[in-house]
Amino acid sequence: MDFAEADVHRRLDVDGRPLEEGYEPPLSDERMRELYRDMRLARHFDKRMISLQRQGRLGTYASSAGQEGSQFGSMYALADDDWILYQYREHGSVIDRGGLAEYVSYWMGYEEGNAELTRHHIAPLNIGIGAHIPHAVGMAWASKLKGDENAVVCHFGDGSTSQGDFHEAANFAGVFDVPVVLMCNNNQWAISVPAEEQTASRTFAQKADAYGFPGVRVDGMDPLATFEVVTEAVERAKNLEQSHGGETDEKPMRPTLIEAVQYRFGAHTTADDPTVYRDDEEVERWKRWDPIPRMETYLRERGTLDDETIDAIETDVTETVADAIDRGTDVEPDPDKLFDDAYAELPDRIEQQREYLHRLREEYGDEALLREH
Ligand SMILES: Cc1ncc(C[n+]2csc(CCOP(=O)(O)OP(=O)(O)O)c2C)c(N)n1
Ligand SMILES: [Mg+2]
Repeated sequence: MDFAEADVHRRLDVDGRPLEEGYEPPLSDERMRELYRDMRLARHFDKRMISLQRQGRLGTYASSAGQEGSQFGSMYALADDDWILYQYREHGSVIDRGGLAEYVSYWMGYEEGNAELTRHHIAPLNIGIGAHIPHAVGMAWASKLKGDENAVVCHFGDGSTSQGDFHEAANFAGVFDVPVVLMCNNNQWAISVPAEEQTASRTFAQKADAYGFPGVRVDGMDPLATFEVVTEAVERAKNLEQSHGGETDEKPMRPTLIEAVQYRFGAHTTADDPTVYRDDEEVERWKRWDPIPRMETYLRERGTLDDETIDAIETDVTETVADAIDRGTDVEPDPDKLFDDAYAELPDRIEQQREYLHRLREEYGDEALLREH
């Protein structure tokens, strides 16, 4: 696909210049500087997390580089009490709400790290592909029944649309007309399966037609364009008066499916080697659309960013992430927690494993156990 020719909502061209003369951005200069800073923070966070994994200090990690535009562009359109459900790659959508240190400890396996995120209306990370989409629709339905003013935004990947969960959730969302924004981050790959082998549809957005609500396609590496479409979707979710039907249905509808077209620059996770299934040339081609330099050019040419501010942002981002990692890694997860939460009463087999772990811990001590076993 030639991304320049793609049929997507887009505001900035590949170099970060507005496509329309006289384009007025939807955010103030100050908010756009923050957006730029947040994208840089997420990119730096990504680098540090991969490095922690390489040092053996963190388990598997899923890189978000290249996908910051969609993550922050969408978050900036939400109220603090709108709920977010995410897959495992949308770190920007989590760290936008603060709690960076807790998020680090969560990725270190310290379950309590998640409690802070829930307080910020972020549901726990979902690893079972597509499984959180029905939850998001259910939460949105509850919100509607209770008469709350919240929207629920659910991030998932292109690969997730092949799961039955996606279709059941989308159908339910349309039939019960719930305030949900289904945010499909089409990053071109589901591990090693390319998007064109994922679906025979021309776009992922057009799947909304089947469920009777609007489907929108946006350049997810253009945070301003993403902000605009998510703002409209959230308004539609919250205000039935302003809502309108998809092409096939004139009935007012509150859900929206957004396909945010983008690219995953890195490996699927730290356990993956993308060189076995995609060419460097493809990666380089997509890197030209990197949301960070595009936004930087736009802001510089507007007079909103200069070298001095960028240097200050660089220092701020480095220090903020370093501090969060220091605090987030200074936790001692209790191995016993592994046995909590899946069962109310442990089956015998699992109970025996728990007792075995206890014996090992007593015999060797936790440190030696981790080092040598
Ligand atoms: C139900 C289920 N099936 C398979 C997997 C293995 N798996 C992990 S990530 C992934 C690909 C998901 O691709 P996509 O939804 O496009 O998200 P991306 O990783 O590209 O962000 C798969 C198949 C899983 N986690 N859950
Ligand atoms: Mg994908």
